[in-house]
Amino acid sequence: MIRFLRLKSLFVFGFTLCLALIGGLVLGIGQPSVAHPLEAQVMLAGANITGTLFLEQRENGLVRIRGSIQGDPATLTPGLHGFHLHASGVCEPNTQPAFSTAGGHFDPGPFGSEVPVEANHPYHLGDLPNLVVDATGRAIYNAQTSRVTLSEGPLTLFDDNSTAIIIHQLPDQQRAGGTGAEAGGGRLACGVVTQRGETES
Ligand SMILES: [Cu+2]
Repeated sequence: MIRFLRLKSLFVFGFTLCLALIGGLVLGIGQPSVAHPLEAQVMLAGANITGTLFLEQRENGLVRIRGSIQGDPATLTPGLHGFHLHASGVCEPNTQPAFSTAGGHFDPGPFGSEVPVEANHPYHLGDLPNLVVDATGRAIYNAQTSRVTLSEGPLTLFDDNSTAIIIHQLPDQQRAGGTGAEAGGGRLACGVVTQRGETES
């Protein structure tokens, strides 16, 4: 009798475990899998400038931006060049001034200030370290930012109008209350941040 009870309880336990596993499986499958892009790419283009950047949101939440850029050193001069995420993913070289379609620095609300570029600089979410160009017009970029995300959320680069990366003519002096020229001046190259491959589920 005791043996039978033991067997019975073992059976009940096993059956419950099975149900739980199946239930978990069904629930898991039933979950709507919202795809958040965790990798992105930027093809930079401008006057005699090309480049490719890869963006990756890491497990710690930081977004790493790295890649290489090459240009004519007469245009992409050796030294520092302002480098930012801009508010709108529209790169039109033939506007006056060039690439003004990308808007101000990426700085979503509620207290953000995308226009004019000078306001809230260098505290915009899209403000990044300068690009360092060598004597031959080449540059390797490698920086990380905690100010933006590729995944969904209030800081995502994949908002309604997307986002662009701009290379500026001049160094960004990262001065608060400075002028547009001190924040990098004119725009040399532009690229839209586009989703790439991997997604989280
Ligand atoms: Cu900029």
